[in-house]
Parts: sequence; structure tokens; C-alpha cells
Amino acid sequence: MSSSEPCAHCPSRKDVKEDGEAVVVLNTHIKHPLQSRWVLWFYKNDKSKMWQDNLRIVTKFDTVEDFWALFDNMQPASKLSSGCDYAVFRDGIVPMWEDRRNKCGGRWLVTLSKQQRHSELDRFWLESLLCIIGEGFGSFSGDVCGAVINIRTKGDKIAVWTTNTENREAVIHIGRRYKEELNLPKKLVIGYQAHADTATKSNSITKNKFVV
Ligand code: MGP
Repeated sequence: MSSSEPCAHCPSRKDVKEDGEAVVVLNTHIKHPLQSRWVLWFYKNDKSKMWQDNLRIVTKFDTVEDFWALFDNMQPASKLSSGCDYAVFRDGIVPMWEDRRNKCGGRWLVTLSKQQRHSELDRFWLESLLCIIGEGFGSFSGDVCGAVINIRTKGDKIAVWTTNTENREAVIHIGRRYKEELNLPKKLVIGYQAHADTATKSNSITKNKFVV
């Protein structure tokens, strides 16, 4: 479709002027708004700095077109150096445990094997982003704060963060839907962990509050 043609999803609107004459307004340049504005963050591991000082905003977007323009131009997650993260969060929520909207929340965590970086990581990340920015969790979508991808030598991780571990129905629904969207095998179990537990863990294992 050329840019001068109206979009099939935005039919032309018929307006009636004060003198009764009908005019057709072609929506030629209207982008498709998302329900929220989202922020892309990048984390680069610089051990000389505090964790939060390594976190930077890259850009914000609030339309489908701007999302694709960004996604098509950003470095694929699988090509990032180890220790780096991307995070995409609703505007106003910082991708850290301490944020007001995260501190009582947790994350559905997908851990990947080293081999999956080449075969599945980028697809999982794109699916995760489409789930969150498309508000793909029905009436529970509002519980979603954002998604994070951690590129790590020991195995990459992708997670969807939700706002409150106590919202059991929302958390379970989001986990089930997320697992379906990623097309994960039914027998593969993914876990939901409270940020409060992750932040205070003494070893690399955090207990799961829920599993699907
Ligand atoms: P990580 O980057 O989430 O996972 O946390 P990684 O590197 O796989 O390490 P592991 O511990 O899960 O095996 C690494 C470290 O970064 C944490 O131990 C914290 O010191 C710090 N960190 C990570 N997050 C998400 C936060 C956060 O939200 N707030 C603060 N203050 N520190 C964080």
C-alpha cells in the first residue's frame, strides 16, 4: 500500500459541514495508537557504576507504526553483549523492583538454554513485546508493567512483570496466556517470582509463587 492510500483499518470518515454538504475525509496519515505509551530502556553492565546508573531510556512510542519502526531498527537482542538488557515498560514505570508499580509485583520468567539464543530468543522477545503493547491479556492487561530481556552467558532470560503478586487471578491468566503466545510446550513449566523474593535471595534460585 502506498502512503497516499487510505489505510484499510481506518476507513474514510464522512463529515457533514454546517451548510449540509457532505465531505469525505481520508485518513491517509493517521497512525494506529496503542492503548499506552511505552518506553524502551537499555541496560549496559558497567561494574564501576551502581546498577540503576547503567539503565538508560532509549525512546518512547505510542503507535503500532512507531513500534515497528523501532523494532526493525534496533539491534536484535541475540546480538547484544552479555550483561545487557532491554526493557519495555509503560511510560511512568521504571524497570526496577523499587518502582511504586513493581514493588509488590513479580515476573513470569522464561529461562533459555544457550542454544535457544540462536533459534528462539528473538522470536520470544518479539512475541513478548506484542503481548504487552497489544494488551493481549484481556481485562488483566492493566496488571502488566512491562517486559525485560537479560542477555547472559549462563543463559538468557525473558520476563513479563506484573504489578501485584496478590492479584492471583490476573497473574495466573497472564502466565497461561503468555505461555500460549510463546507457543511453549504444555509440559514445560514456567514460574512466577515475587520481586521481593528475587531482591532478597541468597543464592541464584528464587522460589516460584505460581507455576503454569
Ligand atoms: P539481574 O540483572 O536481574 O540478573 O540481576 P542476573 O544478572 O542474571 O543475575 P542473577 O542474580 O539473577 O543470577 C543482577 C543484579 O542486578 C541483582 O542481583 C541486583 O544487584 C541488580 N538488580 C537487578 N534488578 C532487576 C534490580 C532492580 O530492579 N533494582 C536494584 N536495585 N538492583 C537490581
